[in-house]
Amino acid sequence: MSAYKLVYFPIRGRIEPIRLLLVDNDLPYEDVNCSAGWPDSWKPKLAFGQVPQLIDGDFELVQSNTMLRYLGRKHDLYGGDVKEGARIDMINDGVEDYRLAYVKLIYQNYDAGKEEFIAGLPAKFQYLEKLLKASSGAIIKGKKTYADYNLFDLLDIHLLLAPSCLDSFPTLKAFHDEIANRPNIKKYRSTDEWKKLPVNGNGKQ
Ligand code: 0HH
Repeated sequence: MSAYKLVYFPIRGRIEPIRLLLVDNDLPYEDVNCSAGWPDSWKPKLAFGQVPQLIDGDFELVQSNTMLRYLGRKHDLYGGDVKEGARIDMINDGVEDYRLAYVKLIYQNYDAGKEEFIAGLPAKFQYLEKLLKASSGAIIKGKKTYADYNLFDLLDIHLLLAPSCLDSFPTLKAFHDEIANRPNIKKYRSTDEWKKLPVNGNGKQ
C-alpha cells in the first residue's frame, strides 16, 4: 500500500488526530509541508482553499472530519453497524464543537478569555465523561474508532491548557492514558521532533 500524504503546516492543529489514527494502525504516511508557497501555490488547488488535505493515490480530500471518516470506513474504525457508526459520528461532532471553541480561544481571545474558558471546561467534559462511562470507557466498547483519535487529541490539547482539567473525570483520564500508552503512539510522541512541533499556528497552547 502506498503511503498517504498529509498536506498541512508543521503544527499539530487539525491534522494531529489523523496522524494518530495512521500511526496507531500502522498505516504509512508522509507529511507535506505547505508553508513554502502558501497561499499562492496551494490555495487554488484546494477544494475550499484550506488545509489539511489527505492524498490517497489519485484521490484528494479536504475537511479534517471527512478525512477521519474516510479513513474510518477504509480501515474498519467505524463500528459494526449503522447505530454504532451514528454514535461515533455523534461523539465526533461533539468533539468538533469543543474544538471550535478551543480554536476561537487560541486564535482570538487567549489572554482575555483563558481563565473563563478553563472554568467552563467541567460543564463540557461532564457530557463526554457520561457518554464514555456508559460504554465501558470507550466510544464503542471493545472497538477502535476513528473518533477515538479526535477525542484523544481534544483531551490532550486541553490538558496542555489546563493540566488538571481531567482530575474530576476518571473515565476520560483513563481513556486518554490508554491511548497515550499504546506502543506506536507512545513511540511517535516520544521523539524530539514531535515534542518540538507547535500545537497551534500562533505559538499559543
Ligand atoms: N473545516 C476545516 C477542517 O476541519 C477547517 C480548516 C482550516 O481552518 O479541515 N484550515 C486552516 C488551517 S488550520 C487554513 O487552511 C489552522 C492553523 C493555522 C496555522 C497557520 C500558520 C502555521 C505556521 C507554522 N487556513 C488558511 C486559510 O484559510 O487561508
